[in-house]
Amino acid sequence: MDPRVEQFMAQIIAKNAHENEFHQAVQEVAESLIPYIEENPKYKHAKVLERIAEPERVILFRVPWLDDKGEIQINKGYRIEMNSAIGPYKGGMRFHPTVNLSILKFLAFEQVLKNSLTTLPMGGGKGGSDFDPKGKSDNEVMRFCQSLMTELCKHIGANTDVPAGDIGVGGREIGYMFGQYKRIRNEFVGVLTGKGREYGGSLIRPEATGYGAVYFAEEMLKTRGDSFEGKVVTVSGSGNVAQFATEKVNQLGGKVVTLSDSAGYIHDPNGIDAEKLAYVMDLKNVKRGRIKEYADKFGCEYYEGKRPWEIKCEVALPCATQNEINEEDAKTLVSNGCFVVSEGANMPSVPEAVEVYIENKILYGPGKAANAGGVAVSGLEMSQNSLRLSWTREEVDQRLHQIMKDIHATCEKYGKDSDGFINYVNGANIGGFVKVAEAMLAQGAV
Ligand code: NDP
Ligand code: 2IT
Repeated sequence: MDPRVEQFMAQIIAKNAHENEFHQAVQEVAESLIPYIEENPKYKHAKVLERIAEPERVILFRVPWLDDKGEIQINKGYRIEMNSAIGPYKGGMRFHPTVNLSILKFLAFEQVLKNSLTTLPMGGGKGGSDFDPKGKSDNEVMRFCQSLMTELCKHIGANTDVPAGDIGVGGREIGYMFGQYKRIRNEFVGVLTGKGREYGGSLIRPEATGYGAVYFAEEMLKTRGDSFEGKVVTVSGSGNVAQFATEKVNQLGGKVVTLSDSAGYIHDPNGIDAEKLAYVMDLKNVKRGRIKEYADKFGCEYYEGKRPWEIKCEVALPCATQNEINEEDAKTLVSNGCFVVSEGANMPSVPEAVEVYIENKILYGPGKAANAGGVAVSGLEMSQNSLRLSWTREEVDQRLHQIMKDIHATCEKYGKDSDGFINYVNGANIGGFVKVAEAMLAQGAV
C-alpha cells in the first residue's frame, strides 16, 4: 500500500474503531485521491480529505413501538449528516437488522461523492434502523415509521436534510414517514423523496436506480463499440434496483438470467421476460414472498444459500447489498467471459474483487457512479416539489439518461489512464471530490 494512504488510514482506523465497512469505503477513495491531492496542494493544506471523512453530525435515537400483540419493541434510529458543502444532506434510509454505525457511515461517505457526480445541488447523508420489516404487518411497519419520524422530524427539513428509500424502505415506508412529518410539523414540503405520485413523488423515481445502472453500463459498452443487444446478464437481488435493472436490460435487447434474495438465487436460462418480471414485482412488492417461489412457478433451478456469480454471463449487475462479490466470485466472472460490471448496489464488490476487475481491464462501474440515477431523480423530485409542478415520464427519463451520460463523461475525464483504459474508480472518486472540495475551500474552515 502507498505509505501516504497507510498513514491516513491509520488515523481513520484509530478514530473510528471497529467500523470495517467505513474503513473500506474511505480507503478506496483515499487510494484515488491522495495522489491527486499531492498534485493539488490547496486541498492538502485545507485538510479536505480529513474533513470529508468526519461526519458533520451523527444523530442516534431510540425508536420504541408497539407490535400487534401490544408488546413494546425497541429499535435504534440513525441519521448521519455527512456533508452539506454543496446542498442539503441527501440520502436514503435503510431498515435492515444488520444496520449499524459503520454501514451507515460508509453509505453516507459514498453518498457525498455520488451526489456531487449527479451535477445536482445535494450534500450527502444516510440513515436507517436495525428494524427488520420482514414478517411485520402493515400496521406494525406504520407504527414503527411513525415513531421513528416523531424523533427524526426534529432534525430534517426540505432545506436541511432530505431522506429517501434504500434497503427495506420503499413507497410504503416513505408514505408513513411523510404522513407523520406533515402531522407534527404542519407543513407539506418535499422533505422526503420517493413519495407516491399523488402527493409529490416524481415519475421514474422507482425505476431510476435500476435504469441508471443499465444506462451507465450502456455508456461503458459504447466505449468498446458494443451494446446490450444479445448480452447474457446476471443480476443479484430482487428488490427495487434489481427489478428495474432487469426491465431496462430487456428493453435494450439483453437477457437477464438470474435474480436472488438473501436465501439464494434462481437461474432461468430462457431469460426473465416482461411477464415473468411482472410476477417478480407482485411476489416481492405485494406478497412480500421469497425468490424461490419463482423457480417453483416457472420450473427453473433454485440454488439455496448461493450467489449468482457462478453463472456464465457477459454483464453482471450486483443489485443486492455490500460485499456480495468476493475475490473468488470476481475471478469466476472474468474467467467465464464477463467484461462489464455495473453496480446497482452500494459497494457490492470487496476491494480484492475490484483489483481483479482492474487487472483484467474490464468495464467496471463502481456504485457511486453507476447507481447515482436513484438519487439524481430524487434531486429532480426536489426540484419539482419546489416548483410545485410535475414533469412527464419522458422528461424525467430523458434527464436521468443525460445525467448518467454526464457522470460517465466525468469518470472518463478524471479516470483515463495513459493507455486509454478508463479507471472508473479513480474517475468517480476524483470527479465527485473536486466540486465538494472547491465548495469547502470557498466556505472556509467549516
Ligand atoms: P430492496 O430492499 O428493495 O431490495 C434489496 C434486495 O437485496 C432484496 O432482494 C434483498 O433480499 C437483498 N438483500 C438485502 N440484504 C441482503 C443481504 N445481506 N444478503 C443478501 N441479499 C440481501 O433494496 P434496494 O433494491 O433499494 O437496494 C439494493 C441495493 O441498491 C442496496 O445496496 C442499496 O444501498 C442500493 N441502492 C439503492 C437505491 C434506491 O434508490 N433504492 C439507490 C442507490 C443504491 P431479502 O429480501 O432476502 O432481504
Ligand atoms: O444509495 C442511494 O443513493 C439511495 N439509496 C438513494 C438516495 C436518495 O436520496 O434517493
